[in-house]
Amino acid sequence: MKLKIKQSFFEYRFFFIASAFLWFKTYFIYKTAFEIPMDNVMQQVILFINPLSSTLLFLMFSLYFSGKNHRRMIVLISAVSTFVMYANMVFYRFFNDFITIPVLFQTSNMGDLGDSIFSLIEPLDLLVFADIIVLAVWMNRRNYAPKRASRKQIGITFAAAIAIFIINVGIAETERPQLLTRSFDREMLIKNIGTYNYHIYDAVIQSKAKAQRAFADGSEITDVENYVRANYKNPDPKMFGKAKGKNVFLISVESTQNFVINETVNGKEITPFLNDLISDSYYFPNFYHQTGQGKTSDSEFLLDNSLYPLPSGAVFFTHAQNQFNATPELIKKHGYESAVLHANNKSFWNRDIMYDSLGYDKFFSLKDYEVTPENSIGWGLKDKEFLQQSIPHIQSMKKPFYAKFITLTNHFPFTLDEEDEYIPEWTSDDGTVNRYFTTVRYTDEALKEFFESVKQAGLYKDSIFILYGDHYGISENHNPAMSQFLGKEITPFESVQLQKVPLIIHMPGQKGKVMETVGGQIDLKPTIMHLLGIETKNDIQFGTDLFAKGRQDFAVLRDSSFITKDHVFTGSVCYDKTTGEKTDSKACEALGERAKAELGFSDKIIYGDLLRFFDKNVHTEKMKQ
Ligand code: GP9
Ligand code: MN
Repeated sequence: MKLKIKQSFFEYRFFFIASAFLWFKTYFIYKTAFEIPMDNVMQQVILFINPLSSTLLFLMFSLYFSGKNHRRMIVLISAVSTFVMYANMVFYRFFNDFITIPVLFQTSNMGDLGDSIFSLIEPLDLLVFADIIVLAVWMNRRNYAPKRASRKQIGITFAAAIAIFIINVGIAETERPQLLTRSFDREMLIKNIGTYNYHIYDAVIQSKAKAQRAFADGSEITDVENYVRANYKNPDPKMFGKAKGKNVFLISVESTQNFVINETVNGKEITPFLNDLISDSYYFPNFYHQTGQGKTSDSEFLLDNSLYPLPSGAVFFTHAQNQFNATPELIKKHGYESAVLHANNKSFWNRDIMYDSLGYDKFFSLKDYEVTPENSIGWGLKDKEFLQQSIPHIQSMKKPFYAKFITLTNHFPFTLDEEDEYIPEWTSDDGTVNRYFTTVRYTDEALKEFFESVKQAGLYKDSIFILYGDHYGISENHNPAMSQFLGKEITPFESVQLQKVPLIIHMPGQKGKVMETVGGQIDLKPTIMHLLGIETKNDIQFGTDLFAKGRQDFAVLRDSSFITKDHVFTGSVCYDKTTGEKTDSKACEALGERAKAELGFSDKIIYGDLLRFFDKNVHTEKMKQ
């Protein structure tokens, strides 16, 4: 037995040598050609082992061949894999990102790359192919002619590759839960599952989207149009155009839930600045986030498109190639320049690619900020720094602008430097919840300073400010501490109520008021457009203007729960809002149908890329009838 194993190793020695070459080389390229940040030793380990499973799997195909063909396959597979790595290296030099299939086929990108490809290639790059030359020469000896491997040998190799892959993904999942279902970031995928596996993963996602798109046809958009048309509500004439021509500041307040507003912890206000701001703004205390697995990116999707994000995965990743009619694109025709400002890696949530599809003119990302260990915490640049450093960026923009600022400090695990703690942590048994209040308080302070700087920069008067929470910060895992804080049991009904996030619309020079209407992030697009005096009645959208007189109190969450004026429906149970008690399910029936229809239509649009069939002019004609 032992001898047999030894013999197999010897017989297929070039298979093992080539595997080792490819494995170590890939790791070497990770370390030298890409800038992949490493937070801990575990991540180093993952990075080191991640090329191994695919290397074994690919080279396994050579075992099906004997003699000369076996040798050729080894060289060929090594060469193709190396070429994939090399293509990523060159691509990275130009785009500072890894290749993703749609980008590769985007002609504009290839054009950019084509022009400069020679300046991106360096003589030393040849070293990447050195092992292949060595393999080709060394192996090319007639007396090295192994037999075709036995089924058992191939089976063992296959099992080993899969086992290593499972171990790899297993450790990666502990580092990054839901890595594969939520996608997150190309860099993170490469770091965790390796370049080769990442390309396979990317190919699967893209082909799935392509297939669904191919089966869709133009007639499907008609039902959606009819639905949207029937639910359209005219804007309040008093509010329509109220902010015409103003700059738009959209501020995504990370993980901020509505329950912290006007609330204290240990007698200290959690959001003193926001509480003040609310007193001369429109404030919506019954406003819900509607995000799914795509978290911040889902909130952005809702905001810019008035479509729902997907039931699983992040639409920013899976359907960035779709046709959209997003706000940045629409307001361009009204003279607006649009930008996103966010001090994180530009490929996080596939933002760099999605923002192009949404029609954003500019994206100020990590590379546009000065980020040092001193001015960073947790996920990156501290909010105060981020917002201050954003001022020159917006000053550089054409007016009027539509600019989305994405804050980050109040992100799980809610860590802060001591100097940034304006209120002490809370004192329950749950560290996450305790820290949450303190980081929310910090972001509140950062926003206060930002408003001061905006005023100093002379940008305040001609702007409107829309601040919204992107999604929850405290998950249901923390119900005991939340229940202690709120002084009540967290029932499924209360859990839905906790999905409220603040929405504050501040228009300098106007008083504003508290708006009790029930709504969600899907309503932001028509609300903003109408304030700017831009019609939306011909757009495909599922939201309704939050100021519209005839609007229905209604918000559908991504898990199909929904909230109306008097009821909350969740987990197949209808609750009375005033008592929080279960009530006759009939009361929720009518709007239940609507909630289902709406999510269904929105998903259909995304899966089928249906907006490519949408002709606004035909829709306009129908609206007139
Ligand atoms: C990352 C930021 C936070 O860029 O958007 O991500 P999240 O986990 O909140 O979606
Ligand atoms: Mn977020």
